[in-house]
Amino acid sequence: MSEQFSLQEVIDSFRLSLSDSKELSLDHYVEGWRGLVKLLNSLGSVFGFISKDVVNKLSILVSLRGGPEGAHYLSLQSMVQYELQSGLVEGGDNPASGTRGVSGCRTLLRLHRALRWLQLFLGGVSRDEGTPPTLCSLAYSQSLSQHHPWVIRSAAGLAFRMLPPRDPFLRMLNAGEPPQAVEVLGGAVPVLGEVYTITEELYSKHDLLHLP
Ligand code: 1PW
Repeated sequence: MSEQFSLQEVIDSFRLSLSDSKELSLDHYVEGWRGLVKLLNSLGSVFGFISKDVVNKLSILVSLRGGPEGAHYLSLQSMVQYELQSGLVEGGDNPASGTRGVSGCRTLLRLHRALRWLQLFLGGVSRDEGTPPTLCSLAYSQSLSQHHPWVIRSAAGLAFRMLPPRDPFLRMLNAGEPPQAVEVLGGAVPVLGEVYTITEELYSKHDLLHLP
């Protein structure tokens, strides 16, 4: 993996995360998010608090996966099954991580909601429906913002205003010149959508969409 953000790498990770039977591999899911953290980091220090939270969520998942119960964290599906069966979804004393009160399910739920935001935002950019700051705010208000307190919403609003205009933003994706980057974006959005939908359906089926 390169140091620099690459949209293609992120798409590849999320695409690889889905098996033919639509099991979602947590290792690849985390890899995809690690790629997105590089984008957040390249957007400057106003995005630091966002990147920090994502990094924190990823390290929780990585420690669960690397812990004694790591085999249960091979896929999203096995994680949900394990945490439900063991009464760990709401936190509890997770022997897998030693982290009290923090389940893999509630941690991934935060990333899942953020993925919806990203899908809406990048979709808007690929269809040229506005400038990145406007589209990012719009996507946020349609998704993640309802789960955030006022203080985070206002910090996020400030950060979005610092996003670059369309062409410089497209160049930051490292997917070629703007027209080419738009094409790659167009391919990315359905992949993010599929990962989102599979997670949403699984969480909804087990009534996990509102984990504290
Ligand atoms: C321009 C590309 C953007 C893509 C990445 C989007 C990541 C969105 C993460 C927003 C995080 C905002 C600051 C942290 C808030 C946390 O309180 C919140 N985390 C999330 C991911 O929503 C809830 O986590 P918590 O406090 O319940 O552990």
